[in-house]
Amino acid sequence: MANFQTVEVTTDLLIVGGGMAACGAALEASYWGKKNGVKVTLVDKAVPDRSGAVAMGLSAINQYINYGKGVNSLEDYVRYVRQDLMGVSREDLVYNIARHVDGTVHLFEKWGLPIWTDENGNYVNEGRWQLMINGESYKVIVSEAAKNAMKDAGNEIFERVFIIGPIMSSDGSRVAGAYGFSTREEKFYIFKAKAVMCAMGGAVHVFKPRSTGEGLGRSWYPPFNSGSSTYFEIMAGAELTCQEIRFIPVRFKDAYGPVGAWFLLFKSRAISAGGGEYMAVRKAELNNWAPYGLAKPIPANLRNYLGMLDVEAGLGPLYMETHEAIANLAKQYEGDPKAFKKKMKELESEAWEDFLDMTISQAILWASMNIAPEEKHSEIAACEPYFIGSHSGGSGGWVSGPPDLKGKGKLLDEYFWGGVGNMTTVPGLFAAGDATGASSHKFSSGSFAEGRYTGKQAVKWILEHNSLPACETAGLKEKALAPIELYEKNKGFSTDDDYNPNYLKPFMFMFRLQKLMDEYAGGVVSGFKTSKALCERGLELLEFLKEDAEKLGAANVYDLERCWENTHRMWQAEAHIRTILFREETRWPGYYFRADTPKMDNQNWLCFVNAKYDSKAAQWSMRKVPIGPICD
Ligand code: SFD
Ligand code: AMP
Repeated sequence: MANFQTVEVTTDLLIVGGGMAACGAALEASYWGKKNGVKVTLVDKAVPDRSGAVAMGLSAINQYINYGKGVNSLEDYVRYVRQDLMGVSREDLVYNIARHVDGTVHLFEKWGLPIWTDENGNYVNEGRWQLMINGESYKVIVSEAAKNAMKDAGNEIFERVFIIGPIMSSDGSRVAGAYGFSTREEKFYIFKAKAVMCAMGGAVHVFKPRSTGEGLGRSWYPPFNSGSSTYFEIMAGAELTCQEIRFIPVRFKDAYGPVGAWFLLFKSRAISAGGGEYMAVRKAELNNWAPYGLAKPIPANLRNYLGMLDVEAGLGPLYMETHEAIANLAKQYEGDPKAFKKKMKELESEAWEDFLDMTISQAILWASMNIAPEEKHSEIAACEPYFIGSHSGGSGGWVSGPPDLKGKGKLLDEYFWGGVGNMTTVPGLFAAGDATGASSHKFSSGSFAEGRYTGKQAVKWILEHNSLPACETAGLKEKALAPIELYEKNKGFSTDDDYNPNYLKPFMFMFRLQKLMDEYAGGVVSGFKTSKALCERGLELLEFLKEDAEKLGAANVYDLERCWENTHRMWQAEAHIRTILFREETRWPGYYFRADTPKMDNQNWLCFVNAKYDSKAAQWSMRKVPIGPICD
């Protein structure tokens, strides 16, 4: 530890994270900051060009309203999200993102992102809300714009600095910064700020992945995001919401290729080997989840659930009927061999590009398994659970609604505070993207748009609270580097560095967490089922794990990063179990099933569940918050 230099940085607005939301915030806050003398600093554990969920690229922009031309209204989108989340969404937040997102998509195009267009120059829609893109370089394009804006305003970006947690003001009344360390050099960082925006994405590897030894680390969600947003918010004392709404996507099996284009653009069917088209055969099951089960589009979790029922009944594997879909699309050209051949080539290349744009490994898997999508179907499967509130999950921070929407529809007054939007319940701590809950289906474009909005709101708040709060940073360096210190003291005690009675290496720790979550909190192994008794036992075991977190050992900065990632995952896990335990119903079968309360109970549980941690008292508190819609 003696070798670690301490670097102290003072700024006005600190943005933690370098993903879609953070890039949006950097762009907008740089603009407003430059006008108003507000300095902005961004810190990413990786490099924004290729960090976060969009690192590998994407093949679609999943949120585009197209309301300028009157195609859809903002209310249409609000209703869509309400329906997909089984009634649970903060409609002020969803509406706010929707009204800003189209402009953001137009900016992406201006910066050079190729969006598919048809012969009339109109965007090609995948589904009602999704646009097809050639998106391999999506993140590079977006981050370039953010970096240029930061540079133009004289702002600074710190790359490869891992943020551990918040620094609070001495009087505890607001956030005062963040602390972390370099993942390349022996440097410990203290960032002091007037306001902080938290945008460190969601979490993966909290649950045991389907691929373990043979393909460890393989998952749908990128391994770089490990629950840092949740940990940051928990430790700041901010209220969290929808922590039970994990996301389980159904994907092409083992390499996690996207299915959206197959279902929506190619109009493909999914079947099980033994049961036929599960969405048709099991339709009656949807009556049990009315009104959501009976309206369109059928919520993502219910689509998952019907497939899972077939798998449970031993009717698997599940297949995407790619060959059938391609044949259907090419059918109308059958009379003209030349046109037919051309159409087949076009469909074939679209099918491969869908993977090459965002999940290259799926294209490799297809090639290695001799799969030609026009010839035979491919296996699909439900993934393990992830935390990604910006997609079809809902977990994140509880933030203030946009002030101008107060009083609209039946929105509750309690959604609004602080005179600004997207601020957590901790003054000065803002959030966007996966770090904000109950505002699902914002995806890449909506996260960037929400980031822009939040960056602007944070600058406004700073101008109204323009002082650097006093704070206490003693002890933070020791805490951050404790795993290195422990390792240094005890290394050499055993013959194998990975096994030592005095410390625990981060991988071992992660395996323990994953086993616990898998077995008690409804992971793959337990068929996504849990119960009160299982959650309670899971929490007991989590307490032991928490004790052992003090014994994490790190041989170097790489290990140190793994140690903190896993500590972050552990707290995300606890927020999740506690919220599942509190909500005594099953609302999202297909994501998780509370076997002891197997039905949806709209009378008692059509509400948000919010969780908060008091770090001084080491106590969680949970509460229900009513849902107030913005429109019918
Ligand atoms: O369809 C720290 N998403 C898709 N969105 C679309 O619009 N189209 C698609 O095609 C999409 N698909 C998709 C999507 C996500 C994933 C995982 C896959 C496929 C495989 C959703 C979007 O990607 C998502 O909504 C946004 O990216 C969310 O934005 P944001 O900013 O909340 O998260 P981020 O972009 O992952 O960035 C997180 C950043 O935080 C950094 N970070 N920095 C410092 N310290 C720490 N401790 C940190 N921990 C994390 C990261 O480095 C990163 O910069 S589809 O197939 O589903
Ligand atoms: P995915 O590739 O599954 O992430 O899907 C991309 C987008 O399409 C998301 O907005 C999904 O909610 C939506 N989507 C995927 N499959 C379906 C489906 N079968 N019905 C309706 N929407 C879907």
